[in-house]
Amino acid sequence: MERTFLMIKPDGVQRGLVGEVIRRLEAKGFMLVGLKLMSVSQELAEQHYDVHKDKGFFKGLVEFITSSPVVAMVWEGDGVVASARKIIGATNPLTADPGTIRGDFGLSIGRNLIHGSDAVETANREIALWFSEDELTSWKPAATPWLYE
Ligand code: IDP
Ligand code: MG
Repeated sequence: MERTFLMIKPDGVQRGLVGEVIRRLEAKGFMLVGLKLMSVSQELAEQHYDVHKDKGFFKGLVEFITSSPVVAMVWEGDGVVASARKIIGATNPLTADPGTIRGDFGLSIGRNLIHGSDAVETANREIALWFSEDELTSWKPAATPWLYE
């Protein structure tokens, strides 16, 4: 089954939106298989955003992600990578559609509340970066037959 890595950024945690974010993914029917509140080290932040290391916003982004705790999560389900990106919404909250997390709760690109892996390969890399194997739990929700034909 497909898995994705989601991270509620410091602004989402500070603004008390952890429950709201989890509620939306749970209500959709996705399955939570890993969850932790944590402070992010400089090294982990730089590795996570490695693809953006040459961008002008990189330094500020790393400073922001390490400034206050985040909630790191792994979610599982058919098509969860692309679907979670839709639930999260466009990178810029001002242009993100209403009904998405960023569209409903955000105002600026540097405070867009949540990260979601952009492809299956990226998800696998990010899950391995943020979680050890024993922090992930495989389980079968009782609702599975009511979610999948
Ligand atoms: P994504 O989070 O929607 O995948 P990316 O382009 O991968 O967007 O950028 C990673 C993160 O870097 C964004 O979520 C945002 O927090 C930050 N970011 C991207 N572009 C800018 C920018 O132009 N200014 C400030 N921060 C940016
Ligand atoms: Mg990205």
